[in-house]
Amino acid sequence: MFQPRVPFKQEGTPDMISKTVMAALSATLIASACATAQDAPAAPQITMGNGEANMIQIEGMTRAEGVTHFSEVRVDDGEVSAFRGDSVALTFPQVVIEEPGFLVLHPVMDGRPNGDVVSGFAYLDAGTNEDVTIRLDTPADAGRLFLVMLHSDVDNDRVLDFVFVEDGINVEDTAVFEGTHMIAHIFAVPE
Ligand SMILES: [Cu+2]
Repeated sequence: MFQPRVPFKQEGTPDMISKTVMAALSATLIASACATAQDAPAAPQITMGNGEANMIQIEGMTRAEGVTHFSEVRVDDGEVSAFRGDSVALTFPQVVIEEPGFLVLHPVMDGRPNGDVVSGFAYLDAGTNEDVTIRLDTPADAGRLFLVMLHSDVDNDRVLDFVFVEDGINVEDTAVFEGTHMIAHIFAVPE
């Protein structure tokens, strides 16, 4: 639900990257994001960043390495499988969300954020959440770019329903917007 078409260069400090990227994205994110097209104006200019009642603090985020143990039970055939692998945990110092929802990470692939792929997520209670950690089982070396954004827990089941709805753009647990401002940032993984 998030497919900007513009490639961007990786250069400068992480802070510079996110500003450059955000400027590039805001110019091209026209009805292509997780937006609700029906209540947007004819040519919505979608921007990214923090809002008044919803925000993700990027500054001061930390990265920690670990090992994940994971087991999966498939209900259909009762099969159990286990997984052990390197993992990375990214912790955001503060995340504020008006309604319960999720902090969701999308990868940047070939220079573009890919909103169809979820790299990791964490549940958020309504209000201020301190030290929100997202665990990733994909490589997340320092300097790697991700898109972090807020999604609403629309049906209040504490399950991230990342299931595409009929328009093929939005998912059930929709992206959080304030007007045409999407609560999202592109950031580089810290050391
Ligand atoms: Cu998203």
